[in-house]
Amino acid sequence: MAKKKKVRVAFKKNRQKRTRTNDLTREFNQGGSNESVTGERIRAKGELSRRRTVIAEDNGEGAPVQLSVDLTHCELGKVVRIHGLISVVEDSEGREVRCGVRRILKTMSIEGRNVVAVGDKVWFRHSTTGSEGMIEKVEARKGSITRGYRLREHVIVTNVDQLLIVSALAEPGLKLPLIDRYLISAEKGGVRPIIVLNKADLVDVSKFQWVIGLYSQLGYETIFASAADKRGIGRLKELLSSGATAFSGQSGVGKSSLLNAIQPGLNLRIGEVSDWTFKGKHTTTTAELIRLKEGGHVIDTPGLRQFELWGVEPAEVEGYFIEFRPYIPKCKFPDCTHTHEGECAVKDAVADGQIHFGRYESYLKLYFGHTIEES
Ligand SMILES: Nc1nc2c(ncn2[C@@H]2O[C@H](COP(=O)(O)OP(=O)(O)OP(=O)(O)O)[C@@H](O)[C@H]2O)c(=O)[nH]1
Ligand SMILES: [Mg+2]
Ligand SMILES: [Zn+2]
Repeated sequence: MAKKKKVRVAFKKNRQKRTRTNDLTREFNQGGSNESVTGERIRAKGELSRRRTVIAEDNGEGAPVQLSVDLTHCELGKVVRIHGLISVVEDSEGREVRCGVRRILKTMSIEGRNVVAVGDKVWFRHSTTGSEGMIEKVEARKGSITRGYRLREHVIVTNVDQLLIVSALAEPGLKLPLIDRYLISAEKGGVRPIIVLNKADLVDVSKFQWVIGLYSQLGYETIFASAADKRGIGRLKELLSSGATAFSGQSGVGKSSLLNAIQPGLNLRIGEVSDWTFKGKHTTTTAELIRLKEGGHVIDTPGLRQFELWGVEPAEVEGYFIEFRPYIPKCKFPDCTHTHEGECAVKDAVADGQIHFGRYESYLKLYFGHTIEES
């Protein structure tokens, strides 16, 4: 059971302008209106017009605090796609219902975080007109991938068990700091990461065996794959056959192509990679939940132009680099940041080759909070 608590909520005005009623005094005397006529309404009050205390449930993990709603006329569904204000919800029979989100959920969303994300389990009500519906409640989330975006936390996908971190060995080429950033994001969200090194057909894989070695040693399953020659597709099918897996990685690495190879007939749109910059063209534009014939479901996501971690303090970054752990207690200073300090056991381990230099570089980038761009 979710914890119940009282919260103060600022409600948005229903309309910017109200038509004036003729008998203002009557309404006032009856106390029926929350929007007082004593001039407050005439002064600019911004977006918010009134506050109310409501009983709400705290579902943790980024799900919006929400009203205890009467769910008698609601059914449970899953958000499979979001287009602007419309969330496409799949009902228990696999039908898609285009839903709006109840205003109060938006009002109560924490610090402007997106209220509904692909993968959310929601309670929705069919509206009396047509096939449209209204989302009344979002269930507690478990396993979310989020990022910082315009100073807010943006939930990219939720209720996933695994995160497939797709990288390309060529066109555009490997970017270890980006892999490391996704690894942190997965660990933070309680999601199991799997690293996929795609486009293996374009390179001599023996030159990249060290990447497999590096991440496997850290305990992350890492595989070569190719949507072109189908290498690794069998293993991917096994890995995806149960639970929910999100596909992530920069634009052009081949997320949608891999999915098309995993399930022929899907016909997801794929885009070319620019010959000049080796950047993808952001072909997939919204996250989409896809059910696999052999069980399990996946969420294809668009490559992000920028991927900023959210809610990880610089001092916490070291905790996500599991190979640093044995060395940290041996640093001279208990609060060593492993950057400028002397007698730092982490830096010594890097110098001795015990810690991979590329991983240490990623650590520095993340510690100093650089945004890792795609290029
Ligand atoms: N040679 C080769 N090309 C590939 C492979 N996988 C994908 N590609 C090509 O890479 C390009 C981009 O593939 P997409 O599947 O659209 O990439 P994506 O990761 O889905 O990109 P966004 O949707 O933009 O985020 C296309 O031209 C694909 O044909 C592969 O394994 N080998
Ligand atoms: Mg795509
Ligand atoms: Zn240190």
